[in-house]
Amino acid sequence: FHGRHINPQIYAELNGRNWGLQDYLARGGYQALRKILGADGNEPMTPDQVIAEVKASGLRGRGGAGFPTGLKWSFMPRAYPGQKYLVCNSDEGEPGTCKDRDILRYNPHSVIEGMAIAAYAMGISVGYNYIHGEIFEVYERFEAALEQARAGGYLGDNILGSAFSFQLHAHHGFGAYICGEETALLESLEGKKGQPRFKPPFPASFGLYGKPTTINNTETFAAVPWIIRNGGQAYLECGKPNNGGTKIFSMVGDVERPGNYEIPMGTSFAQLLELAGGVKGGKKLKAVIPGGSSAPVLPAAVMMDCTMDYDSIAKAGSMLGSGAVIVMDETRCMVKSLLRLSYFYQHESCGQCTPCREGTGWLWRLVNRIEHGEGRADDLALLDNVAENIMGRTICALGDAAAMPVRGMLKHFRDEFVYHVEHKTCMVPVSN
Ligand code: L3W
Ligand code: SF4
Repeated sequence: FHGRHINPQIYAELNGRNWGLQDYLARGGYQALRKILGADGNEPMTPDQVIAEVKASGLRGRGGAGFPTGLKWSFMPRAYPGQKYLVCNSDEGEPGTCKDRDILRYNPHSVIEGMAIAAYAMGISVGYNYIHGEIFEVYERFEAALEQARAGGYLGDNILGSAFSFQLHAHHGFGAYICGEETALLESLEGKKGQPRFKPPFPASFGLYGKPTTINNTETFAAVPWIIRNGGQAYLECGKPNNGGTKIFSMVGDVERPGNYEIPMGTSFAQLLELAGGVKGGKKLKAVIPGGSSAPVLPAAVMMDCTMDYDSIAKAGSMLGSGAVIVMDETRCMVKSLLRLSYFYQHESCGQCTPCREGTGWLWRLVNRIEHGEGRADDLALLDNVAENIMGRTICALGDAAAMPVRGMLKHFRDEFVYHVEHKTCMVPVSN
């Protein structure tokens, strides 16, 4: 069973909780959609005005790449004669990341409203939300929210009595990490094997069924209604220049209170750590992976000087990515940690290109033998070499994502790998 229909029992149980339409309306929900469509007798906003507001907000893609959302929306050809598509990437699979599933679980209408606004701005009449295959309850709930939105007149034909029509559907994936890569997601949505396409052409010109398509992450769409209600400038001012607004960070690993925390961009990492209750058990902070498992690790001292925004983390040599903050305390063995990450990437490689298919396997096998006391003197140089030969030589970012953690670990914690090779055991006294 893969949860592809709405289970009436689950629907009934979920109905009436504060994720639903009535509660969303009470919180100011769908006011942004009303505003752009002129549903309250006001002057409707033009699509250009909507895009200008999103540009002014400084909103950047919350899926990992941080691409400016307003700019992406402006790529969509306005006068295209055929079908255009809007897609929400809810295929959240990055290890450590658990924000999109909570948005869909607790605030699904914010995504629906954000997508409807985006569709209006780009002149799109059909959209899909591709939801990760391993999360069933979230899919059920989003389907239920879609039904509510349709019944309320916020989706479908002639939305809120206007000339604007938008049909939005949910699609349940099957759990492959690679389907979070936007072109693999499109292939999967078309019913094919989820393997990335060469880019360019970007989805903006050749997307779903070869048609112009705009894809944004769940959290990106969820931010849009607030921006339209309060203005782009107000959103920008919540954060810092070039890093507008707030961002949800999934605090995971060795913290007292793991979970999702929404904070203004530019908040110090120290404050975020404090929000999550500090390092678990009062232990010392050793290292942090600041942006999901694909981001290079940073040592504690470097991380404590960072603020949580794209620019600060990039300057420190890593990336904000999808916003999963993996906290590691002093008992963590970096060889063992890298072994887990390397296993993940070799398992999830789609196998389409040689440097990734073969290289991720090499990385895993090398780290595996170092961890198990069988490392050889030249293994670190070999690890460097394999990672170097994957970087930038693959069709999609998964190859880089497998190589970057290796480079980060060897840059900052090389001594632990050397110790493992030389002593056939771990230098961390009680390692986890
Ligand atoms: C038109 C151009 N469109 C770029 C579009 C492009 C895409 C967006 C960003 O990787 C990262 C990756 C993972 N004309 C364009 C254009 N675009 N130039 O802009 O593109 P790009 O290629 O920079 O990134 P990407 O392929 O989207 C995403 C990292 O995120 N990551 C993964 C996270 C995983 C999740 C998850 O599980 N939910 O978020 C984590 O860090 O490594 O670097 O839309 O089409 N000239
Ligand atoms: Fe597939 Fe890896 Fe190539 Fe991406 S880099 S297309 S996951 S083989």
